Amino acid sequence: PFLEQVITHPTFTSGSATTNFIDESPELFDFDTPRHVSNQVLSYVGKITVNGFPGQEHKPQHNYAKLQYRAHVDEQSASQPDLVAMLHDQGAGAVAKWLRDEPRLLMTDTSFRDAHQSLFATRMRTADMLRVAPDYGRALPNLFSAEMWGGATFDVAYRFLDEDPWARLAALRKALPHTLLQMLFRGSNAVGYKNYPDNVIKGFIAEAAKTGIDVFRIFDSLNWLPQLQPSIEAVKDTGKIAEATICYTGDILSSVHPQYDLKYYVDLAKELANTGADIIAVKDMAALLTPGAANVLVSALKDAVDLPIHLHTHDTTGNGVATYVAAAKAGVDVVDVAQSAVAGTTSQPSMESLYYALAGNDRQPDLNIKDAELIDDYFRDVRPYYNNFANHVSGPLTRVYQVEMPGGQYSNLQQQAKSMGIDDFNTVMDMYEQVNDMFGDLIKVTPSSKVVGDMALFMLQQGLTPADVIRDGEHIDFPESVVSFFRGELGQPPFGFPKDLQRIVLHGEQPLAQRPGEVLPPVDFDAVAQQLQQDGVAHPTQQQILSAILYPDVYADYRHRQDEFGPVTALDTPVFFQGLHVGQQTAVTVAPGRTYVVRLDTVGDPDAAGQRMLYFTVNGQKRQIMVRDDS
Ligand code: 3PY
Ligand code: ZN
Repeated sequence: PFLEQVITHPTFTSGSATTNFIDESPELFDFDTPRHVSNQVLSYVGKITVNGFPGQEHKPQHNYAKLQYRAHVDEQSASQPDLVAMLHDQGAGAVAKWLRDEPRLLMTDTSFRDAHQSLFATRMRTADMLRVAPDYGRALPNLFSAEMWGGATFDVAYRFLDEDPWARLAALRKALPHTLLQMLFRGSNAVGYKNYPDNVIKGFIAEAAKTGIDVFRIFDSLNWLPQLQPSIEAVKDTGKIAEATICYTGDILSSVHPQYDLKYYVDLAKELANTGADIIAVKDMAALLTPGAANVLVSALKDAVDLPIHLHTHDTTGNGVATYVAAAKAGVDVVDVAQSAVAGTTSQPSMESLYYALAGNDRQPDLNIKDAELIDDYFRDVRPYYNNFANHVSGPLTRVYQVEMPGGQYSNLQQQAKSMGIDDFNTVMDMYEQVNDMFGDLIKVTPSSKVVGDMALFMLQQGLTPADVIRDGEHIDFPESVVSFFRGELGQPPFGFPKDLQRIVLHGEQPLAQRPGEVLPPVDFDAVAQQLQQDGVAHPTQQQILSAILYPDVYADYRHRQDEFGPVTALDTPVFFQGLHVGQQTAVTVAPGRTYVVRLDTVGDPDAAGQRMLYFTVNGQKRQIMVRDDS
């Protein structure tokens, strides 16, 4: 930042700086001045303009039509009680009871979380959520909840969006005071890809509850109860709603995956009900639950447990709405949908389609369809901003019924495979299926799905067949995630590890038999706080400490970029992802009453060192900034 202050200082840029320039310019050391903040913003815009968004092909800026959206939904009375108030005043049990007694079907809208995680790599920015949030709350007063946090949103916010996920939660909490806010929590893996110590799980849940989460959907990627229990207890301690989750795999109507039969799911639901959970969720992440299976499963679960049943599916295989209609007829209490513009394929089924699918049925959700469509229009307007991150799935993928790849993984693995030079994704899907067989037919969802995906890519890259792995495995260095899985560091699969393969992968090392959290020492939060202080965070908050524990490197990188680029969350999404073209202007409001109107005037040619001078006008004043051209 100091160098930036120097090279953009008027004395310096006008060429009149003398050897005393630094001594005579104390403002160079003030990093919170409007000049410094606007320098940060210009540096970011300059970097993206010249080099493109990291990880993306650098294309000419696309011209988006000006966003027409204006808030226009009036306050309307909900036909249901205010569930946020009910949770606060009467507790989680009261909300669960209300839900179970409510005759109509309720909906959770995932547009702010799973929808964009599954369609465009979790890239939706907070600014695009906040613009619509007040209208959203008014237009959809009869939702069960809005899923808007957790899963991959936590690390992606830091890694790729230069955003603080905690700030997103706090802002949406404020904007949606009457909507239950829901998050996806990976049990002992929290919002990460590995097991964290119990005190981290507890601390994270407490902070998330305090910042605004009402409903915690807690799952374990192996459906292993001991990995769910500490999280369920931690949520109960906060008084918020614990939704204990069954991940669905296989097909209860066929004998192809005999272990995962109806009895398996019903027994698991009973065990989950005994943990004190308030709601049972069925999470069909790969869209394997056919309408017929939904009817059988939901009927059996409703008979077996006294808790509301919340069903989550994706539309990857094309039958999502039919599955929900079948589930609704069998008595499911809540289903997950998304606004139509961000629904379908690897995302959730459409809210508006489901509404019409249940026309004439007494379980039809209570929805003001016109208002819902206004909100949907908003998502239709902003979705194109994210096209560069889209997975390009254009219709149902029925092959997934066999391959069982979760919606969120499909696009990720495609990218990973491409970067390794594997363009034919069918070969990846074949191998994924074979690895699943080798590993004993697993439940595949973050992070167990990553283990299967990593192994599939590894085998393709090394030209290995399953038989080669068994024969030569003693001499193979397996991917880290695979070794960790066979060590038992993600817990125990429901039907155990394939023992021979486990021995081969571990090269003789003894695996864990107990819950990983039992052997992980607690994290010393004070020590992490001290380390943060040494790294320049003056008064570390609990949120900062938790982020540093969960993602030490990702969080440190984020802080460094914050120092360099400042309040980039205030940029419009097209400018954030693609910078400006010459002559283009954008308004950046970095604080109430503090707006910079930035216009890019000229981009200079690169000098001998590959640096370009960019000439801007900021609030009527000429400014320039030097940017390295990395091309
Ligand atoms: C996640 O864990 O992020 C998921 O969405 C799993 O389906
Ligand atoms: Zn999902």
